[in-house]
Amino acid sequence: MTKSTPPEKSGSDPDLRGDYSRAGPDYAVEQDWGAYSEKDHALFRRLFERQSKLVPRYACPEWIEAIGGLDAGSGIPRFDQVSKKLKAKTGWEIVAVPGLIPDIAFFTHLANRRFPVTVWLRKPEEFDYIVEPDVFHDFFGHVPLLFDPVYADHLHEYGKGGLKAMHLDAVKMLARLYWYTIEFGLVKTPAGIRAYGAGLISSGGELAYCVTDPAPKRLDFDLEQALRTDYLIDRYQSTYFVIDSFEQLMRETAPDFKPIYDRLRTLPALTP
Ligand code: HBI
Ligand code: FE
Repeated sequence: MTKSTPPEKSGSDPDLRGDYSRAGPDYAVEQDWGAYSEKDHALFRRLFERQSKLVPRYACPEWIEAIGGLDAGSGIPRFDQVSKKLKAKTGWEIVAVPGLIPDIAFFTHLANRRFPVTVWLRKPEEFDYIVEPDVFHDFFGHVPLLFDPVYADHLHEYGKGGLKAMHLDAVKMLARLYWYTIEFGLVKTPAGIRAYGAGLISSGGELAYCVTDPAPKRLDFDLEQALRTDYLIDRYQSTYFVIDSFEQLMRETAPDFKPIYDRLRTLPALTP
């Protein structure tokens, strides 16, 4: 998910709904698990149950394998408990955040194998659609794949690349890569195309759409094309990029991006 203007730490940004007043300089907050209401847990369970019917058919095997060990079906999970398991498996941790955070804070967390997870849950009337990431999107969509060693290493590299891109004034291009992979990526499997992007896996409608609907384009992943292609934030994607494997993603994003940024900067963006 992206937002180019950094939130005000005072919480005075009217566009962002989290409480930033207690955030540290790295935007970390306490999860305060005891403060969730029974209604919050029930809504999380309903979201979980709806998606659970879809993921066996549409999500990638790595995600499916990991969610089983997370015991997340009974309500909003305790981040510290999941962090322990995650740390043991791939060295990643969850860090609780009030919502969207500035790029530099976001990339710094990733570059240190910490994944920022929003603490608040959407309202019942946002069951089907929410603009900003909430705890359901962040946890259900992103966290399971951090148990996959190759994906985990890739996201770590992405974080370091993000800090580099800030110096090179190339965050906009790099954010497109994130969008078309980490948020809305598809992957080839022996059983067919499956979703691994968190925006897809946490979506009630787009998860089936991205795999089966004839309308969208499903292009073989191409790094430069992804870096150049604008994206739609308020409707289903019209273009998806399909990777062969997380190894491919790791390999093709390994080169130094600076010469690529320099070249692509002179070319027009592509429409999705
Ligand atoms: N903050 N909490 C949070 N989650 C994100 O996905 C996020 C963010 N800040 C910045 C950001 N994403 C994007 O600008 C990057 O993905 C490029
Ligand atoms: Fe996300």
